Amino acid sequence: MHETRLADYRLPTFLVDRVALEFDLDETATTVRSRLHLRRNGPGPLRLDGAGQPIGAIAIDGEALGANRYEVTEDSLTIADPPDAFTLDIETTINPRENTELSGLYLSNGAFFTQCEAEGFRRITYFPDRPDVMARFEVTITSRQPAMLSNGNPGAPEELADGRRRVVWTDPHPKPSYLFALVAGDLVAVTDSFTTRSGRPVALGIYVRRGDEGSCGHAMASLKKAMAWDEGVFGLEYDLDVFNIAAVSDFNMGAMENKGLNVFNTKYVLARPDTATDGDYEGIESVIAHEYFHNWTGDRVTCRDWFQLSLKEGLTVYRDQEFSMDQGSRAVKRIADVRALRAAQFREDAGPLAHPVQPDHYVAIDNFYTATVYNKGAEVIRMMATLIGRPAFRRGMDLYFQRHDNQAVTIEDFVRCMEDASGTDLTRFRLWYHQAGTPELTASEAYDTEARRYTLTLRQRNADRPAQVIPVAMGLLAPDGAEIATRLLTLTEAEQHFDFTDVPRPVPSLLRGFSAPVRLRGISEAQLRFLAAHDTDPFVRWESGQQYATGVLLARGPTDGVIEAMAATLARADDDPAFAAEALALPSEAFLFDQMEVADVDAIHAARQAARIAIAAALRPTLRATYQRLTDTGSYRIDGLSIGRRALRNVCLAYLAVDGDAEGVRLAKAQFDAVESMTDVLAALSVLCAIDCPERVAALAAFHAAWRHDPLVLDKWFAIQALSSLPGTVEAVRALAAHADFDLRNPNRVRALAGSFAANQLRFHDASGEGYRFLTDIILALDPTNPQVAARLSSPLGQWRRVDAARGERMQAQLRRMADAPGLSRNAREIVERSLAG
Ligand code: B3K
Ligand code: ZN
Repeated sequence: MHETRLADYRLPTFLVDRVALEFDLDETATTVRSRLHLRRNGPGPLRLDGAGQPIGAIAIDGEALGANRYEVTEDSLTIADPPDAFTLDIETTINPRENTELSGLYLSNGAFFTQCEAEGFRRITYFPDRPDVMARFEVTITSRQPAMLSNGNPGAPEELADGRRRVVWTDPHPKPSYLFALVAGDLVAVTDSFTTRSGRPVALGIYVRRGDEGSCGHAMASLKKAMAWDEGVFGLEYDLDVFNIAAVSDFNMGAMENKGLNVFNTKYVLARPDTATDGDYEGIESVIAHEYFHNWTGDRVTCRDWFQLSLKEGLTVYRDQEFSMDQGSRAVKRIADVRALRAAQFREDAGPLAHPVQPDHYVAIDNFYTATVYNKGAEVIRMMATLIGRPAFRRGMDLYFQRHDNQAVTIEDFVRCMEDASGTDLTRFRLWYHQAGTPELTASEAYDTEARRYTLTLRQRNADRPAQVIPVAMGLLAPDGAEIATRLLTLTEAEQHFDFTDVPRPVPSLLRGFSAPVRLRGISEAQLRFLAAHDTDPFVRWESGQQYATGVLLARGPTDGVIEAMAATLARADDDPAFAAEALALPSEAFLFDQMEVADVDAIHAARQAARIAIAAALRPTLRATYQRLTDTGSYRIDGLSIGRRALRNVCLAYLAVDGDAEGVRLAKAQFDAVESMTDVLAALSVLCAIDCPERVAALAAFHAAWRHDPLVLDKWFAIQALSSLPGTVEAVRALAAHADFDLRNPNRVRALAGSFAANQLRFHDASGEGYRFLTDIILALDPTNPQVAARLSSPLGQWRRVDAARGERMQAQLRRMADAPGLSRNAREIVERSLAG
């Protein structure tokens, strides 16, 4: 397989100053005429990327090019001896209807959409399809479609004699081809406006299918909040007259930040209280913000090459995390982000697909849109902000935009801005970008009673890799819980001692706010229990409770301490219901898996289930009272407090119904039937789904009947069954894959069934190996039509070293089955081969 290497980076031979594109849209034969204004930037021939599109016409400076003057292969068009500056006209034809990969120009429900990142533009027309070629785009669209959108600002639409319409979009900002977008279809706009702080009026539009207009309010409100936040926190204003979002139900990922025209998976746009859960609402707010924030961190300043992907993704995730933290409780959002980081990134870093935040080689770049590049990348940014301080970080951001506006740059350029703005040497810190693996941080302590001196020793280890720079935000608590010191320690060596003088014997509170993405060891059980009850830092309070519970679950020790802590949490639950909901949830099965050398999924499930039963038995009256007290009266609200109350109430419900308890099942069924909100309906359904009872069957049937016309809600119906802990789940998902409503061409549906099932640790790892076989069947069926999604689905099989030998052998057998499949895509092959080798 051909590998692309960072070391082979070369400047582009030609730059494109301007490009004019004309689209005559047709479902099976869209004509694309392009005029590139090219300028030589280095020696050599002109090589454009392509995908074998037939060339109808080609001309240099208006003169047709003879067939002997250029060469076309399946992925390129080369002109050996072009002038140093010229215009190149190319006419090609593409077939959007046959585009099942959903990369380039494709059709979804009769409407046209594009997805060009990372390398989709070349599937539209021949172009230097690399991010360091930034051009000004003018786009003309001709069709019968009511809505025709592209990047930039629109001109007045023109009616043609044949009944078609034509519109020209001009984007004044130079951009790489991966940010190009076109949308055309029978879509309706929900509109609003925003005035930037310097007074620019911006017309906002969210384009959806007819009938979905009533589900855009939350997305629009989120957009306006994000626009205001970026002005307030980073001084960044929007820079065009219009900002549009178009929603599409067939999409390979969440959303895409195309300049002035974000394209979104409907999942991250549409929401009504009866169709979307609180989690969906939060997801929409953060993805809308994320894509909007890319306007500066991604679009105005972009990546030089795809090895720099985290330059825009890590930074933009950091920005959307901070935005969401500012909308509600900072601590609760941080807890959710750390949960996600550990579930996806720590696991990735411990397996065969581990790679640095800045990888140095790849086969298929689409495989590198990973938790490491995104979430660990965001942690690396966060650590820099912690180390140099927020004011210096803001100055560094200002400098970054001053220096690099309208450029395609590297991670190194970004770090240098932070150094220059802060005067801090980040040489050693850069290792975070270049070495994989999660460092382990071990604390030990000594106390000199006479001298009243406390010495904290921190040791770091990341396999045999050199020591990294680890910011450790910490505090010391006196035995009565009073805070006696807070400090930011910077660990730079493998082992360091930190002295605190004239203090009583303290309990250390380390890694406050999760100040570094490491695994912390060495805090005793007694200290964890103390911190869980008393720490002033809410993150460490939550974390200590989780770590304590983890120790108990893994050792199958007595649950008294856990029950006591939960009782205390319930007693104070009203202070912060969202936090209480987090603290009442036991560590997930996935988290426990990650703590074991050889993970035993059955034992993990059994231990967790036994603990849940014990907790419910001990705390039933309080759980019941809390559940009843939190019953919502009045209309549905989507603020932090209301979300927290629903979350806490549903955690209580899950405990009350654990192990099929009759009272709990009755409450769950009643909550399901009350149809208050999708949050409550789905929470009740998920509780019932884990219990083999008639209420389960009835509820699933009712849910399907009520929602079979709504694709996003129907996805939930597939997902919830795929996540069930019941023994027959493998057979059930197989049956669901044959269900009339299952659709292999729709990525959301595939992820809802197969993606959710692969996350169902207990049943995916069924000892029979049938879970592995099911996933592989889906991947092999999907790969020929959508290799990007197929490849991403295959990564769970790479965990084969983490389970017992018999399961590991069955997982490898499925990986080999894929490796042997004739015609397996490059995308899937890269994941499969790395997984087998790992
Ligand atoms: N930049 C896109 C992801 C593109 C994925 C291409 N395979 C969405 C985002 O991260 O904002
Ligand atoms: Zn992004």
